[in-house]
Amino acid sequence: MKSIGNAQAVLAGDRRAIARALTEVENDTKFGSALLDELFVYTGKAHLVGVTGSPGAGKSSLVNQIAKIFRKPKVGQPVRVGIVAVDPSSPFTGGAILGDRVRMRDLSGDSGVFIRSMATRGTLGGLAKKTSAFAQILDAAGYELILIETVGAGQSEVDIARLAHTTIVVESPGMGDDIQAIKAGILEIADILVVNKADQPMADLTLRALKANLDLAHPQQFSAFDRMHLHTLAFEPIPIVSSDVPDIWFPPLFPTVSTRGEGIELLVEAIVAHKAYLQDNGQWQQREAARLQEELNDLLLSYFASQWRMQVNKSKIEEVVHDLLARKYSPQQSLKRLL
Ligand SMILES: Nc1nc2c(ncn2[C@@H]2O[C@H](COP(=O)(O)OP(=O)(O)O)[C@@H](O)[C@H]2O)c(=O)[nH]1
Ligand SMILES: [Mg+2]
Repeated sequence: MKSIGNAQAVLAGDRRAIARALTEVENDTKFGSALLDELFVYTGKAHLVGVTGSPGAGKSSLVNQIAKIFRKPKVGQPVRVGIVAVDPSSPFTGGAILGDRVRMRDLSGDSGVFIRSMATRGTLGGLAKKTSAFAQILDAAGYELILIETVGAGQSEVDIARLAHTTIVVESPGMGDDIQAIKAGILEIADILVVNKADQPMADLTLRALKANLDLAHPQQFSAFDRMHLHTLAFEPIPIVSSDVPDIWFPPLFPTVSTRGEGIELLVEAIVAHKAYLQDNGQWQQREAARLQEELNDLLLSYFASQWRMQVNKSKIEEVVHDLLARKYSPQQSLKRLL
């Protein structure tokens, strides 16, 4: 196969080969999908961390700081970091991407870091699929931690959360009453919560509002978490890790100032702790299994749907739909008529 040489180069960590592989996948080429098939056996090692939140919340700055700490850990070996910035809202303008480059400038020149923006517009489902494919390539190429930055926009953040092992939700102050609306959904997907821009005056309010929401979402859990850590809402480190891995994960809440690198070390501890938690509880494997089965399931469904569509008579569909709309037949009955 034509792609074999390229797969070897990706596995060897050749940056140009990786960049090319990502482009092929982004463009949905046959070459790209052959490459994914070949690389699949080498995937499943990386820790996938989603970083999601509103535009301007400070996700890119935060990702940059997180990566810096993983590259220069106080203890242990540097971790190789892949960064995927997904921004469905800004396709070909280049604005956001350029901005991210500037913010992530500290990391450029570090061969242990690979940064890639995905500027493809497309259906959200397609975006999640490509993000997953990007992560697989970086995983196969030996990046141990993959940070996936996404703009929180409803379904996409849920999709990414399903992809990631660990989801960090980033808020920033000044959202006022909106916080109420901090869509229970977001709290549900958050393994770790961050209030970035803790240097801004309204940060306390935001932290408090989020904490209240967390109390509602995780009543007993949070009171236990409370006992452990959260006494103050001012910008002060909130230690999270106890030496042994807990049975239940209490989504911790961290204030950060990503422009100054404050609060990031604790956040990084939480990321590491969450990975250990998932692995020690078998959840890492469970999530992986659920995701892969779902992917196979999706493929099966769309395969059979397209097979069926090739066989069925178009006018038959129209007739059945017509009768359905006229309420002559129920949806269930309509299905029987179609089959
Ligand atoms: N004051 C303050 N500004 C920040 C902080 N983090 C990010 N910013 C600024 O907020 C803007 C948006 O940051 P960016 O990381 O691009 O946010 P993203 O859109 O969520 O990726 C930039 O101008 C950053 O310099 C912070 O902790 N404090
Ligand atoms: Mg960004």
